[in-house]
Amino acid sequence: MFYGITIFVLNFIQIVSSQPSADQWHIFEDALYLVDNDTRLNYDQAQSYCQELGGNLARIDSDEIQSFLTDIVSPGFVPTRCFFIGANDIEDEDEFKWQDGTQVRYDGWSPGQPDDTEGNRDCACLWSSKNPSRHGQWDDTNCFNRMNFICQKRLYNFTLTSSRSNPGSGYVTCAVDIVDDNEILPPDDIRLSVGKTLASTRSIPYSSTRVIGQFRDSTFEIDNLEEDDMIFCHVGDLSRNTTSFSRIQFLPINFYALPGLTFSPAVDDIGSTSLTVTWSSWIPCLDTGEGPVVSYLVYVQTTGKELINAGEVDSDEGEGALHGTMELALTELEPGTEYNISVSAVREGVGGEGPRSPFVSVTTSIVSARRSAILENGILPWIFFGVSLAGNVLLLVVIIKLCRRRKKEPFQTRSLKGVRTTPSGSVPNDDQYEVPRARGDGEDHLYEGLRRKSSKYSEAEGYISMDGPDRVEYVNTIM
Ligand SMILES: [Ca+2]
Ligand SMILES: [Ca+2]
Repeated sequence: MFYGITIFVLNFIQIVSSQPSADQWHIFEDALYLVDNDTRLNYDQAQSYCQELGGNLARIDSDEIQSFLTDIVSPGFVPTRCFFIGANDIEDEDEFKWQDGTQVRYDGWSPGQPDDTEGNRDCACLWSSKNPSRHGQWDDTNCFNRMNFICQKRLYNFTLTSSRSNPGSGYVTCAVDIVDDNEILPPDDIRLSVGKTLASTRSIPYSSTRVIGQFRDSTFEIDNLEEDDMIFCHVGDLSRNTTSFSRIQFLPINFYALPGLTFSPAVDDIGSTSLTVTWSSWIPCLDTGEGPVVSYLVYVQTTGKELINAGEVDSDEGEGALHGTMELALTELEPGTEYNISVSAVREGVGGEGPRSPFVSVTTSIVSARRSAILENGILPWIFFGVSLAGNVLLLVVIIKLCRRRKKEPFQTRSLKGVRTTPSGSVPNDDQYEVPRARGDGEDHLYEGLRRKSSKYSEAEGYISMDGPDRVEYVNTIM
């Protein structure tokens, strides 16, 4: 036991960190093979090493593969040695299985093998030997022996598609097939990873997947994508080595420039709790960024408070449209308060909102809350109407009362003390002369049928007959 642990530790230390280059992999049919002549590992370590490269210890299930690998491990280049392959009978003696658990059916064994010498020969290897009876044949050996090995991994055809997107988001498609094989990859086998480095990626789940011919075609929507992020599509776990045939890197996503309004919005109809924001629609040649713009977002901010999204206005204008004016009515504002208002244009797609325009500052008018509420509720016109109606009714009542009073109140005839006769020499005939009747108080002399005429007498007033201008009566106004 102690010996086994010691060997394990030593072998662990001796794991070579250098990665095989692409030209060390040999393509045959639908797979790639790596014959590692330099690294010596025990069986489990060798399998882990191959997994790190995106594969497994080699699986040999045809004469063609057996022959191909025999050529690769030509003894002309290396001394006699046996290379670990993927078969083992660790679980059940003499029941050899491959790494995926399937039973070994192809017989590549050297004559007399496997012999399970000492009862602990459970891992298969492929001989490279100058002895023709051994060369290219399998043997069973101790799994703790440190030996060279052969890795194998699948070969895939990748077809990548990516389109321009708004900053921060990506929309990519990765289609994969297996070369020279009718097998279609399961959906979960095609994966996408995004990150600053190969070693620090995050996995992105596919948003949709379908089969087109022999291709598994998966699409991915990436959020929080940064400009210098690398995007990898890979089959199975992401292999961390510098070269891999099971993964491929997308070209950097080309982002759209988000649209921005050059000018600040304007404000109109400024009330105590409401106003109207107006702005010119986004125009490609005058404003910044790229369209098409699908909507606008209006932001409102009061001093010391956060910017609030006050509403969105859909744009039917789109790119290249003629100049148009957009507007949004803001309500429920505070009276007498300064507001900074800005508008942003939003282009189509996820994350399409552009930078906010310059601010316009406006202060709402000051009105009492009650009146404000009345104004907003539309009660004021009714109040005006009511007041007007009451005034008219009151006026009517006064007029009616005056009329009634005039009708009820007979002219009061009273004696006119001190009425003099007309001055001598101009006295009209007595029988034609009508004594005027006074009404009202003493100061208010009105006489029926007479109208006032200027008089040279200081203490009397003269009245001239409406019917006969020649008739004049003088009345002493001093009572
Ligand atoms: Ca055995
Ligand atoms: Ca043996």
